[in-house]
Amino acid sequence: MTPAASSLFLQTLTGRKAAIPPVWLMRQAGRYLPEYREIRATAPDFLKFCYTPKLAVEATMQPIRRFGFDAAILFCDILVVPDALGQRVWFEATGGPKLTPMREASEFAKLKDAIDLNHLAPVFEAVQLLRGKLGDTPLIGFCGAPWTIACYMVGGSGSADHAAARGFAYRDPAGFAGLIERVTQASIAYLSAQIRAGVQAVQIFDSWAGILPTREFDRWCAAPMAKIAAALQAAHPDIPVIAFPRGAAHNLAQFAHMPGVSAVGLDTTADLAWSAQTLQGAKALQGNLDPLALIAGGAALDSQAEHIMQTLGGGPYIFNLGHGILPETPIAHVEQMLKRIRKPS
Ligand code: 1CP
Repeated sequence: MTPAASSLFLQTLTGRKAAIPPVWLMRQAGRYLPEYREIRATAPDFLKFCYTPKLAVEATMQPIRRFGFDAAILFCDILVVPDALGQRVWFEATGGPKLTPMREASEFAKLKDAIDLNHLAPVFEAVQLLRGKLGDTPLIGFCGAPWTIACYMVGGSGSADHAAARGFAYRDPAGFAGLIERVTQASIAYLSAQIRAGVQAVQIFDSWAGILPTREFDRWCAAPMAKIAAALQAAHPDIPVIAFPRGAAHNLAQFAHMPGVSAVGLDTTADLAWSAQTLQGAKALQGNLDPLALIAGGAALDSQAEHIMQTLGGGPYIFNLGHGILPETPIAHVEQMLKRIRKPS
C-alpha cells in the first residue's frame, strides 16, 4: 500500500469516516517539548533555525517519535513568506516576530514582485528529507492566509486586534487589495513548491480571520482562501487543503462548498453541533479542543475530548486543538488525551 492509501489522516480528508479519529496538534513541534527547547537553544536565530534543514527535520520528527501522531507538520513559520518577499523579518528573544512595518501602499514597491523560492530552498529540502524519514506518517505543509500575513506585514508585530491592518484596509482598499493579491500569488507558489517537494496535505492558517466584519471577511479572508484552494486544486488535485479561519464563527458557512477545500479547521469557540450539521459531509472537520483544557488535564480534559468525539463522530473528522498547543502544556496530559481518543470503543 502507498503511504497515502494507508493513512487514516489522508483517508479522512477524502471524506471517509474513521472508527477512531486521526489526531495531530497545531504547533505540535515546539516549546512544550524539552527536546525542542534543547535543539532550539543551539540556534538562537529562529529564522535560521527554520532555514536549517537538519534542525527543521529534527523538530518535525520529535512529536512523531514521542507521541505517534497521525500526521507530521513541517517545522517552519508563516512569516517566511514576507521574508521571501523581501520584507525584513526577525524574531526577538521572547519568541515574538518583528517586521519593518508597511503602513502605506507606496512601501509595497520595496517588495519583490514574486516570492523568491530560491531563498526558501532549505524549507523544500527539509520536506524532501522528511518524506524519507516519515514512512507511513503523512506530512502536512502550510502557509498563513493572505489576511493573517498582511496583518503582520502592515503592523510589524503580534497584536491583539491588528488595528493597523484593519485601518489600512478601510483607508486604502485598492492599495490593500494589491498587497492581498501579492501574498495570494506568493502563497500559491510557496504551497505548490512544498507539494512538489513532497508534502501530502496543506493547511492554510487564517489566525486573524475572527477580527473582521462579515463584508471585510468575504473580501480579505474568504476570497483569497478560495483563490488559493482553486489554484491548488487545478495544479495538484490529489492534495487536500485544510482551511483554518480562526474565529470565523457564522462566516464558516461560506466554507461548506468552497471548491478545493477538503476540510475546515474549527477553533475553540466554534459551535460543534452547528458545524457538524452545516459543514460536515461536504467537508471533513478538524478540531477543536481548547488548549487550556489540555493544560488543565484530569476530568475536564476527558469530558471535553469525549464531547468533541461524540458531536463530530457522525462524519469525517480529525481530532486537533482549537488553536496551537501552549508551551506550559504537561506532556502527561498529551498522553492522557491520546489514550482517551484511541481507546477501543
Ligand atoms: O522560540 C521559538 O521556538 C519560537 C516560537 C515559534 C514556533 C515554535 C514561533 C514564533 N513559530 C513556531 C513554529 C510554527 N509557527 C509552526 C510549526 C509547526 C507546528 O508544530 O505546528 C507553525 C504551524 C506556525 C504557524 C504560525 N506562526 C502562526 C499560525 C498559527 C497560529 O498560532 O495562529 C502564526 C500566527 C505565527 C506567527 C508567530 N510565529 C511565532 C510566534 C510566537 C507567532 C505569533 C505571534 C503573535 O501574533 O503574537
